[in-house]
Amino acid sequence: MRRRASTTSSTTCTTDGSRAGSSRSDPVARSGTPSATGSPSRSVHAPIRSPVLPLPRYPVHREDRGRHDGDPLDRRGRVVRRPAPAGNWGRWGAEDERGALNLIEPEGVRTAAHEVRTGRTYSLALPIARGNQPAFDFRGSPQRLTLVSQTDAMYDGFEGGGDVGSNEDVLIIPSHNLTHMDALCHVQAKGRFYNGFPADTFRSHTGAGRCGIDKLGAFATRAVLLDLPRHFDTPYLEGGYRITAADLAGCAERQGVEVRSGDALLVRTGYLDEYRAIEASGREPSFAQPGLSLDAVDYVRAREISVVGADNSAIECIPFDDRFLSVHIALLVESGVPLLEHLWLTDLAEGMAQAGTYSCLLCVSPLPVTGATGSPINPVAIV
Ligand code: UVW
Repeated sequence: MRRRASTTSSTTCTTDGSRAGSSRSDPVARSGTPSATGSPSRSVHAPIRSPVLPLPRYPVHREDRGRHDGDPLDRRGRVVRRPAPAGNWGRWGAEDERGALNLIEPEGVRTAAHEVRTGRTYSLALPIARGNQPAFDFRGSPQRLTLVSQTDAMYDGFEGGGDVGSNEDVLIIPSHNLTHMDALCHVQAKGRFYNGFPADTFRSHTGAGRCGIDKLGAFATRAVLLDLPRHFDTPYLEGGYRITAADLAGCAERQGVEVRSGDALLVRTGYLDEYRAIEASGREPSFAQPGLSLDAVDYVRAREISVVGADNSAIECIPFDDRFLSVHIALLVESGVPLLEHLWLTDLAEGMAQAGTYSCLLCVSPLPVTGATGSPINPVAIV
């Protein structure tokens, strides 16, 4: 994790939406925050212990399993998918696997290029390094392992040696660990992925038969950053805070930025800033995180947003709104909106505030790993 100067503020936004006044100089000194493990203290370098996640309350029904089982066919034998409630199934055709990225038109990309004002470039990725990772600890730490070093004789047969050597790595990176993009096959509900593809098209050996990260591909688009801590005059939103559509609309209005069809929506909660401060102080980070509520999903759908990113672990608030992964289900499964998680948005937010703009050009390129459920990304925002 990158280090950052500690922040100071007088208010925090609480989980019930009210703002609690305090004169804290230490933004992480939150009393009463339950520890995820119940243990009073932990090593700075120990991973966060995630609690056992509850099983979904939507079991895969036998009649929903199997490729196209239960889907009616039209007169030419093409699958007509059951519509998802308030979602995008079928909108870009029965075989579509790119979802809301289809909202990004070439004309929109050209317009997005005109968003560049200062020419400053911001990486939105966390450093990929062994060590403490924001939730979830079962994903493990990334590893850079040396394959050959310049002192090895690997290339002697190629007339290496002497004053010429070579260093090479093997990288082992969990696809949903640090800054990453969720493929549309990441989450299923009632046995279906986005566009109604059966969840059993995902196999252990081959991965996703449908909606893998390779189907999303690289994209560039106009992005809008909504800096909620700045909007609420707080260093970060409280763990568990449920961001509403009204919060997003109010923040956009205050920032004077218009959200357009095809835009990427970047939501800053301050979670990673709080996480760093807690990590540095040796406290136990809470498993609770601020994030989008189901109410905020309406904002995303109504504005035809192509992709949502945030500086938290799951875009959505934890504890989850309504049910396990409810916002993932509403965005990934029902709407086909890919998610960008653990984005480092603080430098971008500061740069944008200085530049007096909250829109920019965003370029994102997931690794084209066939059948993968997600990919590490290094998104680039150009202001
Ligand atoms: C979950 O929230 C389960 O995964 P991700 O953080 O990759 O969205």
